Amino acid sequence: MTIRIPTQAFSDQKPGTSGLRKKVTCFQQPHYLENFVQAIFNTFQSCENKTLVLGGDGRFYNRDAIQIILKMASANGISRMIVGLGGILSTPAASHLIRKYQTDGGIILSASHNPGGPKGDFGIKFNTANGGPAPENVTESIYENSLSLSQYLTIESDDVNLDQVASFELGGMKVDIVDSVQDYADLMEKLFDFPIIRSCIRTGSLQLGFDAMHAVTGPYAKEIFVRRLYALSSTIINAVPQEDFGGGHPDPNLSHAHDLLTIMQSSDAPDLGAASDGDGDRNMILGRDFFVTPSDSLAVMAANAHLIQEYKMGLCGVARSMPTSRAVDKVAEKLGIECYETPTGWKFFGNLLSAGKISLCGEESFGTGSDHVNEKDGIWAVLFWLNLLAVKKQSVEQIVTQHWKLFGRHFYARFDYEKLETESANKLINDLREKLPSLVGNQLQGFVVNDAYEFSYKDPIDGSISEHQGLVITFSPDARIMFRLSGTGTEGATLRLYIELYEPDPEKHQQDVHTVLKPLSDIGIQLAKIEEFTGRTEPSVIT
Ligand code: G16
Repeated sequence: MTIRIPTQAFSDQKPGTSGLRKKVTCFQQPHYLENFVQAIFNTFQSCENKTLVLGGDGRFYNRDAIQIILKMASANGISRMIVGLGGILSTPAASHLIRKYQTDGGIILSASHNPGGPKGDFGIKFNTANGGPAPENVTESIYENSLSLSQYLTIESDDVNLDQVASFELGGMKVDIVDSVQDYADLMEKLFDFPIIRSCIRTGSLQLGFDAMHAVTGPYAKEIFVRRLYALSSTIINAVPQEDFGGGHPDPNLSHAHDLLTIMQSSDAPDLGAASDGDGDRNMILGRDFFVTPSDSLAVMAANAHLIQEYKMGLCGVARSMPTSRAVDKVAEKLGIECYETPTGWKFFGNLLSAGKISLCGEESFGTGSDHVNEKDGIWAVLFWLNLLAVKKQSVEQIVTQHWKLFGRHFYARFDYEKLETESANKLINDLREKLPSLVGNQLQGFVVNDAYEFSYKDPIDGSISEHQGLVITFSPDARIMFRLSGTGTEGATLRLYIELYEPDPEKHQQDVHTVLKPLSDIGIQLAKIEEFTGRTEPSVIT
């Protein structure tokens, strides 16, 4: 029987770059999760005949949230829920299920790369029927609904068993508990040349080291790399998903993937090192003692896509987020295809992917993906690289350095200043925004300012406009610095300073990245008066 629970609206349920992310303790407040879920259901004209996918990255509170959402879905009249076994689905696997079963969307529980556990973070995002993250008009309407809620619906029922593949009814709603690993692995097997990768792994000419960071990809990695590609089980480290990610920070970058880094710097390092994040949509690619920036990874993939079965007919177009380096632009130019520049957030790629304008896209924030699902996809990226290595018979370092020779190198770094006081961070951005017009023509540390502007985006498909998407300063010789406030943090504000310098001369490609970028980071730090506004003399993390 449907129960109506009176509630009061919360004013802080505005989704950020990727859904609603807050501390677990915030979600545990009475009615907090329920209100947001009801706001999602309220945006449907009717829940009748609707099917949704549901699952999460397995972090603390995942199982509780799934029980709450299932009962609410039933009370709201949803007809069928497809739920990941154990309540677990990686974000790309959820996107695949939405598309495969042609559902009306999905609810994914994840705070991505943010730490988990009772004192960590939790998150919830809604993906639409195309499998991709809800676009801004949908998240805006969920937010507006959340502001005027006075009740939510649920049913009284025992918790359901999430740990067995089964189908049953919950208050008249059908629930299917599915094993998403097989579905996802089958999709990967269609996209990549498994026989050639398998044969290289068997002969020992291709070795992989994969760090699942105690997050969601462990079971997917075991099925794909070990069972289907015959890699040794020791290939996968931190393979068992844990509610608190083993106390770690499931962010695949040089600061947090320590275990993998140690392996890749050892004398018997494998050919390819890779890691993925909490919900399996991010990836980091390493060669032997060699880091591939996500921007370079995207560019190398675009330049070599024709060598991969699925993309051998060529790419229809590519896209990158504004702060991502322009390495892929050079490739697009050579291939004669369009390269779109979007704001940060995977949701901005959705329309381009669905309209067939692009088949490959990526971001500096360790995300790459294609039109195989409408999400970034960590394991897909690793398979892409494995397939490339198997075909090209070169090392990761050789592939990347040859790419630089052909296209030039985009030196790149990102400085993050985390947990800032929100008001000071906003003041910093406002102050810099006002200063932008006066910067053009100035000479700073040997660089002349060409242009200084605030980035905004007009979606080429639906014409919607997204403003205030970051401040950009471009220079001669060819370089850029960019500033944004992150939309995924849960404590205060995070300021991101992105730095990029293009170097066409191969003689200069081996220079140290931080030495090369130092004058530009100094310019950025001084122009934005980072120390003055925030009191910080050093970034919290450099990636
Ligand atoms: C999310 C988004 C990405 C974005 C990243 C960083 O990734 O899906 O599109 O690039 O956050 O965003 P921000 O700079 O606003 O923190 P994920 O993996 O956290 O879902």
